[in-house]
Amino acid sequence: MSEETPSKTPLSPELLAKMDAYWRAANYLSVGQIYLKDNPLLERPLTLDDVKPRLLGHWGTTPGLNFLYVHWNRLIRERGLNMLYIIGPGHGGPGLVANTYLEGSYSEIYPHIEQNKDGLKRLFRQFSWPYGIPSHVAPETPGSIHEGGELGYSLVHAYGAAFDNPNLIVACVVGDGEAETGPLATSWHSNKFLNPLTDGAVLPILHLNGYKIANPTILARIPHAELESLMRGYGYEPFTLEGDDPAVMHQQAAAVFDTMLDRIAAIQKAARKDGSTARPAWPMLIMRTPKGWTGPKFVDGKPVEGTWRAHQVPLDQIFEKPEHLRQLDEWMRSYKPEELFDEKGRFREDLADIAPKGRLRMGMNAHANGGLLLQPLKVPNFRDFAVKIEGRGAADAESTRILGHLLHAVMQANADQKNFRVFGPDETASNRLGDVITGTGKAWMAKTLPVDENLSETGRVMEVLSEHMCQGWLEGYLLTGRHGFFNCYEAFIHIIDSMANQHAKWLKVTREIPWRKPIASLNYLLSSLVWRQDHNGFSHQDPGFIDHLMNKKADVVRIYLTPDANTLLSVADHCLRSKNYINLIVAGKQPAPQWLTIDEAVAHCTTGLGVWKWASNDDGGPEVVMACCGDVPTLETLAAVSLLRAKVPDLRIRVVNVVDLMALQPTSEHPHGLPDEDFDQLFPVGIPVVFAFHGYPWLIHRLTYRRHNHDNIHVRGYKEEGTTTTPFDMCVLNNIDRFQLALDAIKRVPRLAPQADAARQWYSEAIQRHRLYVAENGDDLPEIKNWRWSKGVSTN
Ligand SMILES: Cc1ncc(C[n+]2csc(CCOP(=O)(O)OP(=O)(O)O)c2C)c(N)n1
Ligand SMILES: [Mg+2]
Repeated sequence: MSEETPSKTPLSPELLAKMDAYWRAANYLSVGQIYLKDNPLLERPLTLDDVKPRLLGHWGTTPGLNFLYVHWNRLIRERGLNMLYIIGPGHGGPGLVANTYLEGSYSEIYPHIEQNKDGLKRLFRQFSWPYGIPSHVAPETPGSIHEGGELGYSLVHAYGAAFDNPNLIVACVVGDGEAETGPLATSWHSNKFLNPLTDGAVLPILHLNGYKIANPTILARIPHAELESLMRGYGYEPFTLEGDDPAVMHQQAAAVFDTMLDRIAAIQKAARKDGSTARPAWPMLIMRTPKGWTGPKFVDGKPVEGTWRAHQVPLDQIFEKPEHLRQLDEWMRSYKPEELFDEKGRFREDLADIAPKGRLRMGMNAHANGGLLLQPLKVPNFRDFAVKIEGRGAADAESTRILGHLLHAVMQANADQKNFRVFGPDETASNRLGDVITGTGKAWMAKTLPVDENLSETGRVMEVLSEHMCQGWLEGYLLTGRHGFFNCYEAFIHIIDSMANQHAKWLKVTREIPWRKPIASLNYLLSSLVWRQDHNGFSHQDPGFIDHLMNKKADVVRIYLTPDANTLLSVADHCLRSKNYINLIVAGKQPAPQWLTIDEAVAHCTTGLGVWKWASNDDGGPEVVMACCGDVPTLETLAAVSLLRAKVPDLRIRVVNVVDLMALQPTSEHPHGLPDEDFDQLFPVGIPVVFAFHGYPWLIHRLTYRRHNHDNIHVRGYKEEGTTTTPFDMCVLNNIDRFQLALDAIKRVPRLAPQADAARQWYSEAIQRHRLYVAENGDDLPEIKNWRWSKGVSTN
């Protein structure tokens, strides 16, 4: 124990004995889940028939997690705490299942897992069993907001849950291996964004059991003073709990937790009653206990407890080695099940009694089932922010700036219910959403200087240069029943690919769990797009997050590419109101022509794609369809259409714009998919389609390969050609420019075959002229830069 901790013994002998028995029960149930399919009370000596054929689970982390659960239970009861428990080492799933069973939550949610011998047998059998429950904490686990398979996100989720929940305490176990991950390492800094006045508290426990799967952990092998300094450097007040003698440890843990919770109460009082605005040093605990604590000490002559060998299944050759079976029997009996469960298999009442009741049980905490608490977001009428259209493409606007006005209004409308935040990795202003910043300020508890702008302890825009933190905070915030919006540079959103995967998995599974209520959608705005990286160049050019999300379940993911500000407003309104989706919006921030009135935008977004009649001359049926998706491809397509009008005035052209990428798929693949008959109307069979796409071109093929006209769809998109160059040159480099698109159309329409050679010549000359001009002048040709739909374009 650190010197900070008063050496008192807060637990009466009776309570200590009960807490230890409770812990033994949780450990017993955890081992039972990993190993047994029968004989749950060990009423007879274990035989091979009682043991599961495949032993799948993780023991090592579990006793430590169980130990903490018992102690949280005491604190919840004694202090009436509203507590959420997030475990980083989510592979300790059996522990959370065991504890939620012991406190009764599990049987209430899953009535077939009764509080008797049959229930125990089912509880054991279902774990890591086909069509049973996963081995990690997962959506199925009561009290969890955490899909625990992928390590690194516990602490950031904990903070996300604590924001705007002033009465919540989020106890968060960080695995010492998990602590080595990038996302976790940066998450400690979340304390610079947590305001004790308006937010809840996070209680981090660094679970220093010394090992990962097969290696020691870094933090366990540096001098203790160095580790404490690290935590101090992160701005925490570290406490330490170390040992392996249960009786001593219970007493010491109770003392240290009392002190830590007193510290939290004092910090909150200073902020809430005494008006302190200082950034507090929140307490955190370094808990140094053996990995696989209370498990087999030696197996086959090798040390297991307190080593990496305890990570998964310490006795893994039960069927090959009788000694392992005997050791398992002995290990399980060491918890004295006969003292813990009555003859019917029911957890003894005097022990069950030390758990909290009702909603205070961690398995029943409503914050862990955020949909229960979700209040609808108040979204002001987005039409009020619409851009006036006086001539197609006649005036420019910065689409995201217009969206910023709406987001600001959303923030204002929900100021009282404090359930909306905007997240971004230092790019919110750069993405031109500045309005939302000036309205509410940016959260910041660290030092400020006169030069700073809009930093505030109560700011609701969260900016930190860590995509991991933005994503993790937002997930924690959404999972506990609130709303949010993440804006990011398009290229760097890939940093959180894996976190998005995990969230998508969570959403997919929760859809099938009736007691998990829908939560608000995770909304991304990607801006600073591939086509307009005028000053950042190649490193900032990657539209592949679209492809990444496309791999996810159709009922979870929605992807929108808006061609202008009014479509962006309409899409954003829809996304902000939606539930249980991941919505990806891709929208440019640069001044760009505006095409649709707000009414047209709403109609267009409702179908997701459609003919732009005003840009088409396809009476009698099109000879070519010029399709586009994304703002720059739309501009280039319309410019190509004007070129074609001038060059081949009688060519019947149809312009189709796609906002909702999912609409391209058949209905069988995605609920937004356009029925085949409608698709065939838009893209008639046999008619060539020149498709200009914002992202990687093959995605359009992937989406449309089952469509009747697929063989005639020819896609242009980003093909990894880029550098720091002019906007139009980017298009030229990737062959998505207006000249290329016009040439494509001419080449694809059979009756224009005689003109193809001349068109190729014209194309080469145009590109040559462009290249010479940009090389010489460092800017695009005036007729390119100043091109307007209404004015047409020169046809040289
Ligand atoms: C991001 C990630 N990388 C690797 C793994 C594979 N993995 C599962 S458990 C584990 C070791 C975890 O060690 P620690 O965080 O110390 O947990 P504990 O010791 O409490 O089991 C690893 C590497 C993972 N689950 N997630
Ligand atoms: Mg460890």
